[in-house]
Amino acid sequence: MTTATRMSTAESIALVEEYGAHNYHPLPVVATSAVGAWITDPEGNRYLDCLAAYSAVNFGHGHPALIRAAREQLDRVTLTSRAFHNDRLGPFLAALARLAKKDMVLPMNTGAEAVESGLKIARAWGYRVKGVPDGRAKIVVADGNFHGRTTTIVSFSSDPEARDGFGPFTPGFVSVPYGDAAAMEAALDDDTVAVLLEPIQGEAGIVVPPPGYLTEVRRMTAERNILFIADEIQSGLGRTGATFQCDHEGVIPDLYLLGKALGGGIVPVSAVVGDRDVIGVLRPGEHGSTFGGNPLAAAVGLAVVELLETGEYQARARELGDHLRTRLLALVGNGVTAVRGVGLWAGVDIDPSLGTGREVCERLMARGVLAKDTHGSTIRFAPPIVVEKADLDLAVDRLAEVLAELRTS
Ligand code: IF1
Repeated sequence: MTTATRMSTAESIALVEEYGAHNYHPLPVVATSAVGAWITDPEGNRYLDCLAAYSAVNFGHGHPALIRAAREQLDRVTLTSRAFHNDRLGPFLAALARLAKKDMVLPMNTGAEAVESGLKIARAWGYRVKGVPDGRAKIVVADGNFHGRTTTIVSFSSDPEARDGFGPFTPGFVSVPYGDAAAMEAALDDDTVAVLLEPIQGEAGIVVPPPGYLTEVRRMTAERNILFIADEIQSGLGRTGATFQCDHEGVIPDLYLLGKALGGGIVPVSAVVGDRDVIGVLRPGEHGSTFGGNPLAAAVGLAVVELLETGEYQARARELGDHLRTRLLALVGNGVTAVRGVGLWAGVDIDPSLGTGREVCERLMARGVLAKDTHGSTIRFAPPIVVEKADLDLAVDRLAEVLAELRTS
């Protein structure tokens, strides 16, 4: 068999099962091509993508402007390392800084790397600028967080699945209940260099904190000369109807951590974005990456920023999100116990007596809708923002059918 030969769904899955590490339990669907919000499998079946690769595909599969930027760059130069300059990096960094109204950008690749980089910057800033005694820097995080998979990041996870078996863990982190400003304030002390939060907790089930929480965290950190680091890797870049979820409360963190959609669904691109007085603490040789800031990533990242500068996607996420929420709320009491979310990002709690979130997702898949469960009975809907309104109706109609089917089975 040559690589050009297309395999069936069953053959593809069997190969992955045999040779791939078993660190995932995907739905049994295989993508061979995708356009906009629709994925096609080897047999020619089409599925509505309601996950958008965890919001890495916010602008849709195969967005023409992003594909064009990538293609043009493939023909020029793709990788130089940061030992040399490339002519795409500067324009990307300048555009991203302008979008975030900040003055410096550290480019990396994956989300976890952006988080790790933010933690290193915060510790270095704590010692060099704030004057915390060496080795004592403390970073406050929230229970239920998800910031990635590295050993340091899982050190402050409260999810046994993410953590157990991977110690010893990195010290220097304290976790407090999410959404509780008083608990956060009580945890801050003279050694605290940063607070790290997701403005909405994705993995925890699209948990939106109470109104005013981010504002309070901003106030208490500013008062005590503590950095506020917002992990906007999933919530940022259009998904919630704003460029950043923090925008909804008019909150400006010291550092934005960005990833996922920054790579346009084409290449991994992440970044730490902040001001010179913080990111400027890094000196040559202290931090880096072979691939971070590579010309292909920078070309795609620049094209992503240009899409966001129009405000068109943020507005569309708001409008479509209102429609999706209205339709989903109508299912409450009919197999749905709660609906949460902001913009085009919804967490739907399924009545556990009907079945697990996984079972609902399997039945949705059989009806041509791809969604992902989290924490037992929550299903998330986060389709590409280019999705059509009629497609959202289709997704909700299929969910209603699945719930009706489960009620009678
Ligand atoms: C997996 C979840 C989503 C993130 C936030 C950093 C990262 C992520 C807020 C790390 C990554 C992922 C990774 C993916 C599943 C996924 C996820 F369900 F686990 F929580 F999206 F909802 N900060 N999120 O959400 O970014 O290093 O992966 O680029 O299977 O781990 P990364």
